[in-house]
Amino acid sequence: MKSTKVAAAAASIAIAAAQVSPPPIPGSPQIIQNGNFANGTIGWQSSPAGSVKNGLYCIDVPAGSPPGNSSYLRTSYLFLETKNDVYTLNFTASSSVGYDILVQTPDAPLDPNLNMTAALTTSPYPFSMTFSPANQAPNASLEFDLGGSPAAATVCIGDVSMKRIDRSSWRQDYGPAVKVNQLGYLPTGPKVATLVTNSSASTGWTLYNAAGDACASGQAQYRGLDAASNQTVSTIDFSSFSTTGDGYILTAGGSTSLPFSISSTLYNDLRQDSLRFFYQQRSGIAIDGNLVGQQYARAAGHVQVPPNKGDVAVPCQAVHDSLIAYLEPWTCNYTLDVTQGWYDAGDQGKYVVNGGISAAQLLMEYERSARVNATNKLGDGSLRIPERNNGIPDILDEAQWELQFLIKMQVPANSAPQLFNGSMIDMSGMAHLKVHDNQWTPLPTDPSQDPKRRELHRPSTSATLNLAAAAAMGARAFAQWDAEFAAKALAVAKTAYAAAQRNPTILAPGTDWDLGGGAYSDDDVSDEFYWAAVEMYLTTGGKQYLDDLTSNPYHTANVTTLFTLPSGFGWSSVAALGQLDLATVPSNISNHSAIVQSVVDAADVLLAVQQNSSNGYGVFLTEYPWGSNSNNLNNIQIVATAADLTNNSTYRSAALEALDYVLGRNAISQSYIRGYGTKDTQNVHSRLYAHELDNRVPQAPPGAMGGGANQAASDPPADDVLQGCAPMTCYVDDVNSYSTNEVAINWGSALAWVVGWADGQ
Ligand SMILES: *[C@@H]1O[C@H](CO)[C@@H](O)[C@H](O)[C@H]1NC(C)=O
Ligand SMILES: *[C@@H]1O[C@H](CO)[C@@H](O)[C@H](O)[C@H]1NC(C)=O
Ligand SMILES: *[C@@H]1O[C@H](CO)[C@@H](O)[C@H](O)[C@H]1NC(C)=O
Ligand SMILES: *[C@@H]1O[C@H](CO)[C@@H](O)[C@H](O)[C@H]1NC(C)=O
Ligand SMILES: *[C@@H]1O[C@H](CO)[C@@H](O)[C@H](O)[C@H]1NC(C)=O
Ligand SMILES: *[C@@H]1O[C@H](CO)[C@@H](O)[C@H](O)[C@H]1NC(C)=O
Ligand SMILES: *[C@@H]1O[C@H](CO)[C@@H](O)[C@H](O)[C@H]1NC(C)=O
Ligand SMILES: *[C@@H]1O[C@H](CO)[C@@H](O)[C@H](O)[C@H]1NC(C)=O
Ligand SMILES: *[C@@H]1O[C@H](CO)[C@@H](O)[C@H](O)[C@H]1NC(C)=O
Ligand SMILES: *[C@@H]1O[C@H](CO)[C@@H](O)[C@H](O)[C@H]1NC(C)=O
Ligand SMILES: *[C@@H]1O[C@H](CO)[C@@H](O)[C@H](O)[C@H]1NC(C)=O
Ligand SMILES: *[C@@H]1O[C@H](CO)[C@@H](O)[C@H](O)[C@H]1NC(C)=O
Ligand SMILES: [Ca+2]
Ligand SMILES: [Ca+2]
Repeated sequence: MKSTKVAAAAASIAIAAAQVSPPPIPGSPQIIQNGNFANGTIGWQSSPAGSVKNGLYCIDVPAGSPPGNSSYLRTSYLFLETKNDVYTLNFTASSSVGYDILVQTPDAPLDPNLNMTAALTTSPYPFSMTFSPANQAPNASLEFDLGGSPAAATVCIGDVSMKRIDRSSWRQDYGPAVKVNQLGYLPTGPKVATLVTNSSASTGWTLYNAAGDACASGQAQYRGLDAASNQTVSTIDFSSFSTTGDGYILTAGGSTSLPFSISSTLYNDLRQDSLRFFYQQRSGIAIDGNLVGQQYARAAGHVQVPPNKGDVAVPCQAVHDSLIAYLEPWTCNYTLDVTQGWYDAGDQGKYVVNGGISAAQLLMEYERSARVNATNKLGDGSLRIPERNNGIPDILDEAQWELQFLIKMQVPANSAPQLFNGSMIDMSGMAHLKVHDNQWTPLPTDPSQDPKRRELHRPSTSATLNLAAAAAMGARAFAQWDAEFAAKALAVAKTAYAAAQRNPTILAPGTDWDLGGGAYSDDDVSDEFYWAAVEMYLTTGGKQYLDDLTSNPYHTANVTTLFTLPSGFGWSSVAALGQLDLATVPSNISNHSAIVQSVVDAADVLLAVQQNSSNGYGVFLTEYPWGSNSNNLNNIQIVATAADLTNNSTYRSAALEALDYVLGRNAISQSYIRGYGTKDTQNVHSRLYAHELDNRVPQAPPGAMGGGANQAASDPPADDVLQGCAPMTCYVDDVNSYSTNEVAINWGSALAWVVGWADGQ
């Protein structure tokens, strides 16, 4: 996803005589002041006025008061309610007449997550509610809405207590000092582990098989300080051992690793499961429990069946919101059917720039597999998806689900001009940047139950080029399988490309964030122009596109710029995708060997990162930004492509070794992929998989990957528990940690490409 999809700054409220409490500290004490009414009514207000009797605040609710806040009891001390944090509220209440009251934090927009019914009876009953706010509320209050009593009633409330979750006992679990890929190693691949040790003295290691027999041994190589983890480490290389089996363990320095396998089919299941993630992210189709397990069955999301308000006829953003997003009243006078696609991440928005790169990586995986083996393993019948018997390779079916959505995001031909920077502009053929709810929904939310207004956001040049690139790739891939779709995709790509050329500077602004979705802003679209020109050229061979790509500054940029090294390419820096395809997809481009060399040169930059003495984990990262696992994986794609292009085993080994990182060879022994490894991620941030908050929803399926360590992690759990963390250790496996543990389609596509590659090694 993106670091811009962060905490809300929501509405304030104005309540007479309100006072603001200091923000709570982690695991903090009481948020509600004078909740036992020991000090009378201080800190409370009510309508009608009440009085304290025996430690209870009692209110006479008149007969006929309508449901809601016609009568109420409310705190007058305001408090900070942090989005996605976890709170527990306790109180005791009774009523002389049995009826239901509503308990809320009544700040606009009304938070759906503390909006609970308390069924009152004549005997005092202790209520306890745990909730996680969907909205950030800097000045929140707590309110008991007492309207709706069937007759005059005396309601008494006491022992009101509300606390933020106490995370003070949380400690990072670093796992054993010997860190391995917990899935395992390929028999013919590199086998390297990391030992955390303070000793520079020679440390012996032993490999044991499942029967407990020592089968290999050697000396760990001292490396010193690993900068990203602040751990002193040695590495253990047992690459020369190649006997397959399960349940191996490594011991060294008094520590025993988690178990792992040595297997030539190591990545087989993960290849499938990494793609399965996409099916389960699909919008606009019921998820079939017979295919993926009944716990994952769900109704089609966003097919405009109430309470859904989209996505069959989605309007443009309302002016009161677009004024915030664009500082001018942009809107449009049409609606679009933007069904299908994949939900972006833990939310249920759909963003063209992120959807495009994700679909592209699946298409690249398809093209690669078709190249290396005509009988490709991603063919029809290979995936557990509804289209597994339609004669088309299943990975293409999956990519097509997204392509169809992307195509629907195109502004219709001959549409009325739209406002941009004070002028009315013909945006026909461009692509809307995104469609999402106008407000955040809570966790969990079943997509079919999302009641929010869905809105199209302003077209952008970035989205338009992204559509052009992805649709051109789709046209190429489908030519052999579905000529009609291929032709349609190509027509869309051409129209989009031309529209971007007409409107090259309609940038997606950073101000369009937090109105229920992320900004996906991008100030530099020359990389998008490069990628789109490349894909148009590779699909059509057109000279115009060749001229455009060769005159694009990225074509002659150094590899650091072209491949966004060492941080890795991503949804906003896509030149590398163009260059990788120019190097691998057959074409008549004249300087092909120089293009291949650029991929090799980029791989060499990454090899240097891996071999740097301050890198004890073999990972292609020097920094740990939001979604760092995808940065590593996208870098692996570059090195793996260099391996494909050169057959030089140095690149193959380097790419395979860097993959160990996401499966447990890291400072906290974390396998970030659910269902793979012993210490695997459990509680990804997702509205589909918020099991930790509500055990009626499932945990994420195998193959779902959390974003990973984030040296600038900030979210409620991270703020509490990751203060001062060393970059590689800044991770908390908590459903509310969106900055370290969200799932996202662009991260999943990076994993899918890399695992698809590794599976054939
Ligand atoms: C919260 O309320 C205080 C006091 O009324 C006010 O000064 C402050 O600006 C409010 N904060 C926000 C974010 O609305
Ligand atoms: C009651 O007020 C006293 C004095 O202001 C204060 O010390 C005490 O903490 C208050 N107790 C409660 C339960 O609010
Ligand atoms: C009661 O709720 C309504 C609608 O949400 C709101 O406009 C009004 O201000 C509330 N009244 C009080 C006294 O809070
Ligand atoms: C709050 O609960 C009431 C009663 O169940 C319901 O009518 C209302 O729509 C809810 N509001 C939100 C924002 O969930
Ligand atoms: C609520 O009550 C439960 C059960 O007595 C208790 O464990 C918990 O600490 C209470 N929470 C708060 C916020 O008072
Ligand atoms: C290294 O030394 C530090 C400080 O003495 C100690 O806290 C830590 O546990 C040691 N680590 C290992 C792996 O021995
Ligand atoms: C690194 O570890 C050392 C020794 O354990 C500690 O003193 C230092 O504060 C740590 N530095 C960082 C940046 O975590
Ligand atoms: C190609 O893939 C098929 C199906 O997985 C496999 O049977 C065959 O051995 C592969 N061929 C090569 C050359 O790798
Ligand atoms: C949209 O606006 C244009 C220009 O004002 C107008 O010609 C067209 O009829 C409008 N379309 C709809 C569906 O209202
Ligand atoms: C809007 O137009 C002005 C004047 O031409 C220009 O300086 C400015 O950069 C434009 N802003 C955007 C966001 O394009
Ligand atoms: C690559 O090009 C960029 C932009 O021109 C420049 O800032 C950078 O220093 C260059 N890097 C190398 C390694 O030449
Ligand atoms: C393979 O690549 C490595 C790293 O660039 C290089 O050192 C080595 O010479 C290459 N081997 C061959 C046979 O080209
Ligand atoms: Ca199929
Ligand atoms: Ca860009």
